Amino acid sequence: MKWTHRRGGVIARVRSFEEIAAEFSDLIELALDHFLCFGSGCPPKLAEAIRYATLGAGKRFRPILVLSAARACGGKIRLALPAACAVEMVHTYSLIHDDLPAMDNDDFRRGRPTCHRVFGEGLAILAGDALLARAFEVLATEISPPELAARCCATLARAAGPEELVGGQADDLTATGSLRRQSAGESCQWPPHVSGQSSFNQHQVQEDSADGGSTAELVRAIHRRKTASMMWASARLGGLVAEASAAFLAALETYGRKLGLAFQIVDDLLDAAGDPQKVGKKLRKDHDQGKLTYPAVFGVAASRQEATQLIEEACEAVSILGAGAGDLLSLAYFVLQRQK
Ligand code: GRG
Repeated sequence: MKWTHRRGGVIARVRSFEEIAAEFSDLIELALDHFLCFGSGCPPKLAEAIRYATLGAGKRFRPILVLSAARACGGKIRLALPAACAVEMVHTYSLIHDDLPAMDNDDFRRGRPTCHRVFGEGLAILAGDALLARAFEVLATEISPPELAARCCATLARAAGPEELVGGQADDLTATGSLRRQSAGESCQWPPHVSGQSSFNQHQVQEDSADGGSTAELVRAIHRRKTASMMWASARLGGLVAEASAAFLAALETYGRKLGLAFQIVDDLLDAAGDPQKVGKKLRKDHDQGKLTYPAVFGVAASRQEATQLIEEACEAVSILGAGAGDLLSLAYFVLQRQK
């Protein structure tokens, strides 16, 4: 299905997410399958766990984003595939670990039992570890020249590291623990490195929480890193492999950060009111556990409004890429409309 996007009085025809996915999905699946073939050193059960968690399911939103960003900058899809697969591997590792009993303790993911439910906790942890390592091996060995490979590794490492993905997850764990203690009547404070920050006020929505807004700050801080990290990394990696200019890379990173935050807000909205069959996992869990979600802190209407504003800002950020950015606009609007 085609639809139109109006900007500056010009109506551009852009492809739907389904059309873009139809072009890229098989390529991504084949490449992932190839990069996840292991030598005799890899125990068969470990290989099975890695491949079970990664292949044959998932929307592949991040690798599609890498390929779309590369094309928008004039790059070749074939040369962007290793980076696309690397991001999907890091994303899958984060899902496997997030589902573990020590984290979110989920039984279903991508419409099937979670990796630890099928293979046990130990092997699931190792499958995640292996995917993380394989992602960097793929970037280092499949991208050339070596200097470009190093820049790609640095981008993905930064996004996956303690100030972004892992840091966001750690703050989420701390916040969930704090909320549990609070509801048990104990008083507690948010981590100072989060509650002391003021730069999160760029999107003004209601900040009427009893603690004067620090809960609002915290929920934004967590969301900005936990999910957005892999999004800005995807957009930037696409630009890097296309050898885009510094201005294009900065635009892609801004686009990815805004789109990533919107993606997480919509994820929270789906958790609160989505269809579990379509989403492929148990819903209302965050809600029932009293977790810090966007709708819980800001309300449904303000959350949707903020997501919409972020998507508009994301599209604006990549307007410097010109007509080539059509697929990036489609991906952004898909985030708002997605049901899974
Ligand atoms: C364990 C280091 C570590 C990090 C975990 C990814 C993550 C951080 C937590 C996952 C919790 C979660 C469900 C967040 C919502 C946003 C999100 C990442 C959803 C899953 O991404 P999709 O919808 O999933 O793209 P598919 O299966 O389509 O790839």
